[in-house]
Amino acid sequence: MLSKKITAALNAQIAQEAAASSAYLAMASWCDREGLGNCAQFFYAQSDEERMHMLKIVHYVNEMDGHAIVPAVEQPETEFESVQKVFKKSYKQEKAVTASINELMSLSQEEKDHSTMVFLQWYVAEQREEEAMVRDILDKIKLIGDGPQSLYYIDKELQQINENR
Ligand code: OFO
Repeated sequence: MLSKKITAALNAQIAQEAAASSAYLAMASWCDREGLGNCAQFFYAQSDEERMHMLKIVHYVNEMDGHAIVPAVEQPETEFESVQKVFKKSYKQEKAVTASINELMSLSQEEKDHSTMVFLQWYVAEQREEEAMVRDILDKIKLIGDGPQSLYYIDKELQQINENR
């Protein structure tokens, strides 16, 4: 059984993962329109991953005799200044999710909810990986710079990242 506090916090995390999925879908769609096919593919995949993160919590809450609440999702940002800004936003989003997972972990510790602590360990590792991956992309984008062919090279870089995922 989950406590009321933990159930509410997990439901809030469900909403955050749903919002992240929607935000990534909007980034994918923007990249698609801009002709950045590999960047689009990257964000479509990120969007699917966030939905998977959300579903994992839905199943966990219900398995623990709670009630997972399907959240309303706000319209995400759909226009961006540049692909560089899109990746910066993505990094910011990942950091916010990490902070929220850490909060949830602290709460489960306070509540002595060992089951939720074990469940959340997967998310702690996942966030570390996701942050590292986006940070790596941002480093490469920085190296590429913003010369005339930079968009071509950024998208090419993403092709390689997509292939190695
Ligand atoms: Fe759900 O992990 Fe990224 O945000």
